Amino acid sequence: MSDEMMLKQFQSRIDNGEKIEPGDPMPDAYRKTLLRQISQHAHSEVIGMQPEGNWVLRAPSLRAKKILLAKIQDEGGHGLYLYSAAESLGIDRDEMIGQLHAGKAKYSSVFNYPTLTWADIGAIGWLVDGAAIVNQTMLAKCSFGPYSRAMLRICKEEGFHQRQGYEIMARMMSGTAAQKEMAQDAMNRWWWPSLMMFGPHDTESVHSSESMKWKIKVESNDRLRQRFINRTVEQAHHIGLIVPDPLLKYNDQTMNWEAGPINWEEFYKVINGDGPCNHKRMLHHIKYHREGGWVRDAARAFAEKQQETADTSIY
Ligand code: BYC
Repeated sequence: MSDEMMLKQFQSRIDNGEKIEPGDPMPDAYRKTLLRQISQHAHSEVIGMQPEGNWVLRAPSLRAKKILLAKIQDEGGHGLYLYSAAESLGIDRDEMIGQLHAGKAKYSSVFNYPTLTWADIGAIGWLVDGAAIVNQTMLAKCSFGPYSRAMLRICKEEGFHQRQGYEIMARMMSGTAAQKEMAQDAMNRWWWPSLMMFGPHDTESVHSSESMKWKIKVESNDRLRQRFINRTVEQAHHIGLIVPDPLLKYNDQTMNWEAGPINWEEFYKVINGDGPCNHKRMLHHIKYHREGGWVRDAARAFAEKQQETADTSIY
């Protein structure tokens, strides 16, 4: 069959809403784009454990500490589902981690900002997980089976993460003047990075048109960002937080909260490795990945032993 014919058949499977599974024929560019996005997503989940991990030992109560620990573990689990989904496309985890350490694979820009106070933990859960849910609910409908199924499980957990973050913010906003100030300060620092999570405007997005043609992305960066803004502005107002955007206004015609301009210079600086914590995040990952090598060796040796026992037990 000619390449053109194969592409046509593939596109018609996508257009008919069929899921593409790992063993199915697929264009190289589809596999490449999926790998790029899924590995970026997996690395985001794992690097995203760091800013929150910064507060485990300083959580203000045992309840808060237990919730935070459970959330961070969930993020690690999300990374594992996603690395597995990427591995089904013929790459192994060591190679993906190697690309991350070499600066060849990205992770979400938002995790390159520091967590300065306990309110930042509330802001991450509410805003960062809130933005992730909007994006991932869309990705659960994507054309690649393993990615879409991983998203279904992840979104269920993200719903809990978002609510625990909002609970922290709501409690602080009904507390003392100092607590309110702390919550507002976290809102001021995390609002814009959360909007940047959705990527560049549609007109500037490099991969969107191809990704949308193949239903790797089902909705555009701007559309998802707008959905997040509409939801979150109302939630902020409900607990008395001010959205740090003097140009923010409600448009009666479109029924959208319209935001002021995003600082794209800052965004590109951060995704190109020059954000406030890029260096720190990467050094931390490299150090603990190396130190954890013996755990991976032991797990591999155990799996090989199990396999040997299984092989010989047949006879
Ligand atoms: N950050 O053509 P575009 C979580 C890059 S973790 C960094 O629009 P695309 C959590 C983009 O990669 C879950 N890079 O790209 C964990 C591309 O560069 P390359 C976080 C970004 O792929 C712990 C270039 O810019 N969610 O929830 O069509 C605690 C052009 O962009 C970003 C994800 O990881 C960015 N924000 O669309 C709490 C989402 N934006 O690859 C919470 C998964 C753009 O050509 N990823 N770039 O070098 C996606 O959904 C899509 O990749 C994006 C970008 C919407 C981000």
